[in-house]
Amino acid sequence: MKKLILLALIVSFFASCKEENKDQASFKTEVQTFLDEYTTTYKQLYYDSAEAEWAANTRIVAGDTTNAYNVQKAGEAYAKFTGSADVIEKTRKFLESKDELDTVQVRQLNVILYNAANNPETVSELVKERIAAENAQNETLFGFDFKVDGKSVTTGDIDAVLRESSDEKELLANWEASKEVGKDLKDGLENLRKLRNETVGALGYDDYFTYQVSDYGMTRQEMLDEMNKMVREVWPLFRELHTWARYELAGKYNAEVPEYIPAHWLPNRWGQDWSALVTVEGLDVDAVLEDKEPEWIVKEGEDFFKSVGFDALPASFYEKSSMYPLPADAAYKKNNHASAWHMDLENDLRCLMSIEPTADYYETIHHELGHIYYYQAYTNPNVPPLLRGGANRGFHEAIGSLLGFAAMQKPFLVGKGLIDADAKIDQTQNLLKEALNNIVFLPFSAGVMTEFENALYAENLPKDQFNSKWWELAKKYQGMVPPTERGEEYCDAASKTHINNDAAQYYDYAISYILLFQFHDHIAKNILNQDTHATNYFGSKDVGTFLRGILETGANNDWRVVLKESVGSEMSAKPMLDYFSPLMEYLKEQNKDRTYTLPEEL
Ligand code: X8Z
Ligand code: ZN
Repeated sequence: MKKLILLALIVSFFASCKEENKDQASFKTEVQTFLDEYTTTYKQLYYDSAEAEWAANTRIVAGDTTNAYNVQKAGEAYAKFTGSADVIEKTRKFLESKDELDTVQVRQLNVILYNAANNPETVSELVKERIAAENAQNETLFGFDFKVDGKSVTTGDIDAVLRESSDEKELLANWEASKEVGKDLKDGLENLRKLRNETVGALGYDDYFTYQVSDYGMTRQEMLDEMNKMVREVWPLFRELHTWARYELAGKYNAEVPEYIPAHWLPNRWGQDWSALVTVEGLDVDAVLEDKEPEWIVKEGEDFFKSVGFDALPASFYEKSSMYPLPADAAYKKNNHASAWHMDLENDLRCLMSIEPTADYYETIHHELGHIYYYQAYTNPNVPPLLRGGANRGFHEAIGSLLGFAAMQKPFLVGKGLIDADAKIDQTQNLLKEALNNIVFLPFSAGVMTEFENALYAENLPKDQFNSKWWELAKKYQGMVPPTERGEEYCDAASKTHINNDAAQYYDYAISYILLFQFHDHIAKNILNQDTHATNYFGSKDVGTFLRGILETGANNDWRVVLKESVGSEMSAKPMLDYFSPLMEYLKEQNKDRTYTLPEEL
């Protein structure tokens, strides 16, 4: 009798297990059907919207409302679908039982919710307003007629003056001209802050900054702490660079040594890259590129990626991209800040650039091709379209910058026949030049930009403090001050593209610079067995295999695991600091009788 009861129990146990398995299997199928259907519609609307945005960024005609109309229509359709109450409700419901689903399904559901939060149907009027306001802001920024002494100039012209001129009057005129656009953007920025905060607020995010940071699986405070840590880690070296630069620049302009650097003395509109202050004899990439055609530089970039084992770019890339500056007499303008586009989440890949044959652009081309090759690598059957993104956004920014950085090292340039193998290079000057780019960038990205946007979105910075806050941060983090009083009629922050159209994401770049050195350190030491300061990645299939391993999984992973498995450590500034450590001693020696004006610790 007992045996019988036991048997009955066992049978019913298995039956219920089977029942459960069947339930779970049909639940998974139900979710998969939902994901497949969502994906089909999503891809079409994404593509339509990308096409409208592409047109609006490559052909800005004053007074023509065609782009605005098309962007609005496509943007609204995309928003209506991704933010629909039905999609949100189903996704949330599915996620309640996420333990029964595959990890890849859960990841996709999370992406759907993340996308929805930017466009909730419950606030569709706000979303529509935001789409219109974003497009208008972009048109104002990139349709702007920059003028120096009454003559129209491009931002490329301004950048060349800031990099090359040593005529203070000319520098000041160009720097001031570059900031004029901010006045026209200030109201728009205030309005966008409101619209961005309110739209993501509808799905429970505290503010737009918090929303953007959540993409990393981090809280706002965690990101702020991470950024603060990065700045503090590079601070001792930055402080030496700042001191060196103050004395160097005072010498150049025959002026008293200033406590803080006047912004127009620096070779970049925002003081984010000071590398043009140093020319390294024998390694002058600007001189090498001077008489090259822009097309040639793009091909060089592609050639580098191909050499490590990536495919050639599709013909459509060259046909559809917009890579060169417009002719001076063009009747329209374009967005002249470099970007890379994955138009259809498949093989329609495009770059938007205004390439000039300079070292800056040489690096930028590699940067953009890094995005393009990332797109190409994760466009494969193992990565569902919804997960076709970087392991995190910082990874996406890091890959091309890594190759751009590597493509500036002497053995690479010698290998390509671009510089003379016998040229005697002053290694210290070269390291100084690299630090003036890579180290100097961190107080700007992790400090000024991140804190400004945090104040803007999360702390509701009053509009009449936009400019004072910007300069307060520039002084604190970059040791830089405006050349003259900049009142609240200006909005100098808004002269930076990302403040307008890549909102609350600039810490991506700080992260990317940190990752870049982690990847580079690993590649040099463990793959190439070369000195980190003198590598040549060209032609190394092992480098390609390493990179592909990261790229081809897209966002179908956990970025912390990807990092740990690829370089063997967590996110860390150590490789960057190791790389520049030989410079510290040199700078301390140079600065030994000089006065420091930045605090020893932040
Ligand atoms: O904006 C960019 C890229 C966009 S794909 C060109 N970068 C940052 C900037 O220009 O401010 C690259 C590094 C920093
Ligand atoms: Zn980028």
